[in-house]
Amino acid sequence: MQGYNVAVVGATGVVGTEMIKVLEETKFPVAKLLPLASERSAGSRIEYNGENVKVELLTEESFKGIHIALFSAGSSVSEKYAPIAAASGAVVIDNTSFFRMDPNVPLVVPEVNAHDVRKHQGIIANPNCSTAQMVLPLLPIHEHFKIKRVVVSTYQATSGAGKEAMDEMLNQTISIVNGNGPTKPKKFTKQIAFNVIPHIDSFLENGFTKEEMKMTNETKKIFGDDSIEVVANCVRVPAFIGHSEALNIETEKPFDIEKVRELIAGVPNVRVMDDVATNTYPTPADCVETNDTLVGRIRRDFSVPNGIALFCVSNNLRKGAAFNAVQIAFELVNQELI
Ligand code: NAP
Ligand code: 3JN
Repeated sequence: MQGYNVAVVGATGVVGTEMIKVLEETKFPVAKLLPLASERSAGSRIEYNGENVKVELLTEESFKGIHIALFSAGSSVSEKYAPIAAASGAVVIDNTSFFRMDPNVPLVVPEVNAHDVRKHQGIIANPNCSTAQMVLPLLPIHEHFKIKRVVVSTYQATSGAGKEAMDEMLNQTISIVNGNGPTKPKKFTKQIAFNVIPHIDSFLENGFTKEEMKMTNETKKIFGDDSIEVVANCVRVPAFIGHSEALNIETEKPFDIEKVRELIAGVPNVRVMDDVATNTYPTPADCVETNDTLVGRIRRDFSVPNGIALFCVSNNLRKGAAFNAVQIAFELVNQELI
């Protein structure tokens, strides 16, 4: 086959825009690109491979002749249209949380569980951005030393909350800098400029947020191991792009910390930046232009018998969403599932 017809649902959003960029950069074999959005931006144009492509309105008829449909227009859109796309013969790669914990839907980070792609019944889920980057350094630690428990604190960029959230941070910052005080929060519950907010997604009865529980539940599903305990604290910070995470990992088996560093460096799409003598460690500013997840500050956590502490940073719109989705699309092709 020459290429695949690829629909991008939510093509005008922060994630959809990045998906189109990643399709282009990775030279995914696209025969036809179909950008889809709501009536708000249907008719507008996007750039793809030097071409000016019209954004079409998402309807139930949109998926005829489509081989792969990348969804990032929110849960309710996926709930309604992903089954329609799958019934039309497309394989859906969904970026929302709607299908992630459905036992009939594989939840895939290709470096960890590419083999699960072949179990799909028309829909494959992409994890939450905070989970996707975290499971990369965890992968060899779990394989070699069996993880008992992970305590993770996130520092999440505003792009994770969409285009309007990024604008809110920018306008609020400008307003404060100009001496006019903070603008009223809309997308966030509190002021985000020059502040941090310990609240991402809604609160649950157990006191955690949905974002925090996504990290716990999705990690177990991706590793296929319910014994890994994950407790998360998710915090929004005033960065535009790049989620950071401080991890404390407790393993069953003892390890050599230099071996841990070497194993993490061997994970595909991971780059270790770790030399405190030269102030080498990752920050969100380092991850904007890369699909790699950056890992530093790897050290022994002395508070438990077998403990590891580390800091990792990744572009939430890339490994956290668009790049992971396109990696899954490549798995469909490479495993001859499409
Ligand atoms: P965004 O910047 O606000 O963009 C939303 C996109 O969805 C726009 O293209 C919008 O089109 C489209 N859309 C909204 N309602 C629609 C409808 N009824 N029919 C068709 N298109 C519709 O948001 P975003 O940050 O890109 O996030 C979008 C979704 O991706 C989120 O809701 C979330 O489920 C998922 N997401 C996942 C991750 C992850 O961790 N994997 C991270 C961020 C987001 P218009 O231009 O026409 O409004
Ligand atoms: O806030 C972030 O940094 C990540 C946000 C992800 C997100 C935003 C709105 C809806 C999701 C997600 O992917 O879990 C969803 C959702 O689909 O539930």
